[in-house]
Amino acid sequence: METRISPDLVQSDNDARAKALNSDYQALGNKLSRSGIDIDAVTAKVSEFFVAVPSWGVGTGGTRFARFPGIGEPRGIFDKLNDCAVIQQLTRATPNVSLHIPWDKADPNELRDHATALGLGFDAINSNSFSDAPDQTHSYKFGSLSHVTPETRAQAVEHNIECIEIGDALGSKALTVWIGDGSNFPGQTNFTRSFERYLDAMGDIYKALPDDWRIFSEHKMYEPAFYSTVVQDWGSNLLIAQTLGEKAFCLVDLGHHAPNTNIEMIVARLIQFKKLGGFHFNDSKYGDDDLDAGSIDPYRLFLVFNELVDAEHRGVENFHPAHMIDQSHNVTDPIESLMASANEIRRAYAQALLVDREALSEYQDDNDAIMATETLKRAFRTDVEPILAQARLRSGGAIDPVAAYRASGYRAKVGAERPASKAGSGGIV
Ligand SMILES: [Mn+2]
Repeated sequence: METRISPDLVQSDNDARAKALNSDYQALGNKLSRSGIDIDAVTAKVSEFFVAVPSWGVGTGGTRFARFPGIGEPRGIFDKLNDCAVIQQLTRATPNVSLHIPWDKADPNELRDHATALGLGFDAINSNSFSDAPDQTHSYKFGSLSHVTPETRAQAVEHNIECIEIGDALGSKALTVWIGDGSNFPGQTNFTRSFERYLDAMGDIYKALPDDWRIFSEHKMYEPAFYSTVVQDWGSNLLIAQTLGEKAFCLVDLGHHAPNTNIEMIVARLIQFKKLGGFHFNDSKYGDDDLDAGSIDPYRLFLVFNELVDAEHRGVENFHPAHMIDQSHNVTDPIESLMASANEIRRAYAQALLVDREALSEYQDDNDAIMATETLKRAFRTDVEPILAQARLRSGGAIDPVAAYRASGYRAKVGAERPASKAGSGGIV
């Protein structure tokens, strides 16, 4: 397999850290064993937990105000895959890439060969009817799947069907549909009629879905439409999934909610009614949806994973949510941010695995609020970094991915190969 960073360099960086890691790992193992937890069993589960990297995430993002390109930005999908391979080589948490069409359009055979050589596969494919491609006939300025004119809706449906065909050739098994449709003014659109048009168009896409595929709809409270969006909230999202059929599921983007929304409860509801499709992980402080996973509210991320592990624990059938990162990097090296996010997502998972579920259930039945919440807090307070580092090391990754990445000089090297980009591509999704 091709590696973008010298395995010798990773090895020597690991060698310098292995002694301290083993000591920390043993100490944590001793501590956990007093609670009846086998640390190696947790490490094995963490090693098997993967999250997909978005192809668009390896470029520098931007805001409505400006975009400041970084050094060595990927020139196209093949460069993006190379950058994704670095993230996977060092973290061993991100073997799959989520593509965005038309941004990543290329010969599917070449794409697959390039990815396979790098040890990468493809996760859900994303369509784009929130911006206009250069050659398209009908504009999405006033919507796509819910647009008032049938020709525009048909064009958006066609695009989604093409995404399914591309994804099928690449080995994807899911289509994620996120639309910018909505309104900026009260009265601009009719809520009911626009949702009817959307459901009708999604129904046409659904019919083109192969039997073993899933379709994910993603709700977003606002942006780019600021008064109403057609898929505004998890209620609308659930209605879509229930209306379309058994291959349709809700995708939860953590940043697409009002501040203080109880996202973990939404997750629990969607699990209960068998409609949780997966996640776009990121974080948010106010109204953004682009910050690195776990950077603002790691406890919320943990509480989301607490619901996922609870579902696993209860043996919920056919439960395999797709995990994807969706964030935009304006001030960091995107590779570093994505590695850090993959690590934070695994951290939340590892902490959730430590929750004593039998004890929690008893405290709940006894109405012992303080001990119930303390049971969660005890798991959350555990420093699981030795487990995460050991999982990476045992899978051939780096004990400290960001340190190994910096030591490799990868960014400067691609900076010399890739001319500075002038225009901004997408990234604010
Ligand atoms: Mn998203």
